[in-house]
Amino acid sequence: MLRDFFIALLTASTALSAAVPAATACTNPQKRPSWHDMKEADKKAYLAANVCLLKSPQKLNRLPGAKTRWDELVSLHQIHALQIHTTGQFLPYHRYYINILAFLLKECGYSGPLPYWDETRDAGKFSSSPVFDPVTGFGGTGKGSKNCVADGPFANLTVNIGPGFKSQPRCVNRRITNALSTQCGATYVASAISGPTYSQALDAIYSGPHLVGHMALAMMDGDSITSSGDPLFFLHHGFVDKMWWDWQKKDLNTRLKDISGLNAQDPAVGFSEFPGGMEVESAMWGKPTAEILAVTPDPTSGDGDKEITLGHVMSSLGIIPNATVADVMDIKGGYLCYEFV
Ligand SMILES: [Cu+2]
Repeated sequence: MLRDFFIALLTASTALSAAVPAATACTNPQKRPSWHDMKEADKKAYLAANVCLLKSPQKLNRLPGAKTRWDELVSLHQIHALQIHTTGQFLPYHRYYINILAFLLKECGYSGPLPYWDETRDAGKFSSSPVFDPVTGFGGTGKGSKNCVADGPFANLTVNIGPGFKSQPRCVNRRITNALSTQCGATYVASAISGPTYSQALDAIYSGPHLVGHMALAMMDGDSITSSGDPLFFLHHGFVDKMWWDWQKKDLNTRLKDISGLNAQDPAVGFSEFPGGMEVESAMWGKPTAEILAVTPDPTSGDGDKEITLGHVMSSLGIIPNATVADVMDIKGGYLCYEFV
């Protein structure tokens, strides 16, 4: 009798311990298509959910300048700007950041596929991409002195975060330059992900197709601090995320653990694409305000020192739970569960 009880207990605990990894395992990864291949109904639903976020009131009551739920997402990028560009955090934080968008879209009723933009298909001719369709896309290049997006779902909508470290209402704006987009082509991408180490891939992706894409799109006045105000940002960064994953896939066992670099900008360097370091560059976008600094996470959290580790803690300041770099290294690791198609 007692023996049966122990056997039952043993069986139950075995079942329980087996159930724990099963619950977090990624058995059915969600497909992330390029915008080109997304179903029209999904495109419209995705765009509508983005518009919904741009129109929904903010919820956290702690992010400086945020009036809408969308502003909160943009504010997060502003708050973290000097930690997540030209640092080792760049690729993991932006992967986490896309996951925050996925969560927010669900608040607006969208749980369909999360698109990226296979920019290699439109290199050199960005402006004729289906991404910019006025009905089933993001609208085209901006018009007028402020380059406000004049057609499509985001025309006449306002973002309140930026420019730089300010919080001023602005139209969703962008300016497309086709010639620059040539460098988002397949040969440039192949070259960017050809290096053997994370450090090399990080630099080549960041300074290559990532940066050139931003220059070719000039989203939100081309502002490095708050370019995520244009919903198009997430299609571009989906492409950046895919480049990282394509690099990781070439030697998955090693590259699921390969992380390096600083966890905040070196003041002497600032953004690598601009000369002069942080102090000089701040002439372009100002400096983080006292309100921003008050909510800025400690960049060494989980690391203890200036170098990023797998234990590095990434924060969305309360939108979704914190995650570590280790959590986002594998897009099918369980914390994340998606694949590019
Ligand atoms: Cu960014």
